[in-house]
Amino acid sequence: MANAILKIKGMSCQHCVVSITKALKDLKGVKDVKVSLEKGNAEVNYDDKLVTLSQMKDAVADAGYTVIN
Ligand SMILES: [Cu+2]
Repeated sequence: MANAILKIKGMSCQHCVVSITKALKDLKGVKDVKVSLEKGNAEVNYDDKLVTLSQMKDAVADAGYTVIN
């Protein structure tokens, strides 16, 4: 298992938090997601054999936000 913190640009309300949480959790291999509106990031616990950081970035982008790290 691995942990990553994605810095996300464009979140403005709780709806954004829910959308990003769902987008990341829908990925196979993502175990846990904690999105913080205050910090503008998402803490992800994932299986690095099943999912990559770039897949997570794509999922966030598809939901309409940008990962900036
Ligand atoms: Cu929002």
